[in-house]
Amino acid sequence: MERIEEVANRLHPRTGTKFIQYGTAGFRTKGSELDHVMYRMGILAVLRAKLKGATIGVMITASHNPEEDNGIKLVDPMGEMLESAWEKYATELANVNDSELMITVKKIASKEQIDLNSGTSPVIFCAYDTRPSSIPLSEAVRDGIEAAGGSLCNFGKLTTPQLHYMVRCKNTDNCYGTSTEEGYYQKLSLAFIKLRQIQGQTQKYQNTVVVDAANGIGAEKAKFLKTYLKDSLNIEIHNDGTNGRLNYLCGADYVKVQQKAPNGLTLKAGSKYASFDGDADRIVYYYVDNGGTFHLLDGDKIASLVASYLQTLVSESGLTVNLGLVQTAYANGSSTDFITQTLQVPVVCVPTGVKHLHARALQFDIGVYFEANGHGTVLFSDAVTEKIRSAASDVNLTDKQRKSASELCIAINLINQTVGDAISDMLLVEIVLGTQDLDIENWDKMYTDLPNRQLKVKVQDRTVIETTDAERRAVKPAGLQENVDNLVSKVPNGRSFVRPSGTEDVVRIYAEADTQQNADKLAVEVALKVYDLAGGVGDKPHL
Ligand code: G16
Repeated sequence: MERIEEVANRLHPRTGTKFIQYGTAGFRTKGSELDHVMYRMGILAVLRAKLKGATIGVMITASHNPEEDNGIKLVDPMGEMLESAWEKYATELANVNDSELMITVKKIASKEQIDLNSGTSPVIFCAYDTRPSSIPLSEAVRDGIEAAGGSLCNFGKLTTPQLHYMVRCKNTDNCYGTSTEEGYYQKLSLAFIKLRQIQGQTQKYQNTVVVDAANGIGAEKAKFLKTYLKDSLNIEIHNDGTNGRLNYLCGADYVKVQQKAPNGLTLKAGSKYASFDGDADRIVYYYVDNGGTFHLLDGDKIASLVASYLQTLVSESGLTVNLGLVQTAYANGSSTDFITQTLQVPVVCVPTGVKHLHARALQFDIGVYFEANGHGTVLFSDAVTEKIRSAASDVNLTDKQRKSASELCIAINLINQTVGDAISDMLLVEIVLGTQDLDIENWDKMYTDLPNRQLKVKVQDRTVIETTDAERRAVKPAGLQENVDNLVSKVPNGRSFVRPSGTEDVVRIYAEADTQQNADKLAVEVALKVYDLAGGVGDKPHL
């Protein structure tokens, strides 16, 4: 610990004065501005590990952001995002002067009653994505960990959800799975192949999926996965990074926001496509119909499909289970109606950010959560997992009940419960489609999305926008919400909201309406209000 300031001064000084905040998914900014932040997060990870008496994870990625950006987030012992209460420590530690580093570390330790001289040397799991800045930044993390008396276990390149998974495996003494990359593929592929074997013959379902890997880490990892899946799933990988830039005109975020195919893929009717994002924690599906029209199946459609599958299995197994679904304000209105009215599954809405969805999903026995952008998973409480396991071998139940319970047991192993995982989610979707014998067009027919549009507006200071009601209403700047309400009231089925992004320096605008024309018009009008009332800079918003 005595070396903290000396190493900071010598190797990782804070050279600028720019304030940086631990946002929706950790710190995100230009990779060139992050060296001192990485060093300090190495230190914070050791403090957190000492407090928890557990392995903590550090993931270096800026996920869907452009290649020149990078970022870092800490992963808590069960593989979940860093506890919110610690985000303020992260922000404080990232922004103090080098000469205040030690005093800040001591302040955090004293508040949290961490014994800095305990003599223990916690292990910190670290991994990074394919960005060129990731390796040097990981060296800064290593220096921070070592200066604080911890030791680094460096996994090198992993997808974000793989790192989350490793942390959970380690802290459950490998009960959750083996904390190696091979262990990850083995667990998922074993569950996948078993579920495939119990499916009947399919007519419509095709076991081929064409994947746009955003020129990111998901390409390499999906290739490894293929060798474990054998012929149970045929994955064709494109945008694998050999010939294009990370997230550039491709990937899940591009496809979702632009509502069009990524570069690098020519869509053919009758085929099924999916896009990962840069660190493979999000996935969306899509296809073109015979008339050449593009159709997107986003996180809402995935959530609906998965919820219907789980609900069927739960009801067939005769178990009483509190199944619920968590969405954000971005969820398409039609999806919420379908899930609550047709599936009869309760839906709650929380602010953007996986940490919020995850926390709320934990309150259900089985909590399905998905952001519309394709980031989501399913959580099973310990009690319900046990209940399902016992039902699978309960001789007092019927064969059908036991069979459904054992299918649920296997499905639990297919799901990465730590965080949204494009690879695990893809496998789950493929299983549900196979089980229900659906092609992508039939899946799409579950409900019809309301036309929608997302825009970004650059403002001088995005913190001038403050929201409430799970980000559905703006309370600041004065007058903005009244203007949004007024514009929305003129459009059939209109809905719109604005919120500051936690990962990019922009304000995001969402609008939906009865027609695409009206959704586009509403989005532009709301964006113009944001531009005028919240200090817009640069070009005025347009489509
Ligand atoms: C991250 C978060 C997501 C969030 C997204 C956009 O995704 O993990 O929960 O929806 O950023 O957040 P914002 O609108 O605040 O910029 P990723 O895939 O970039 O890690």
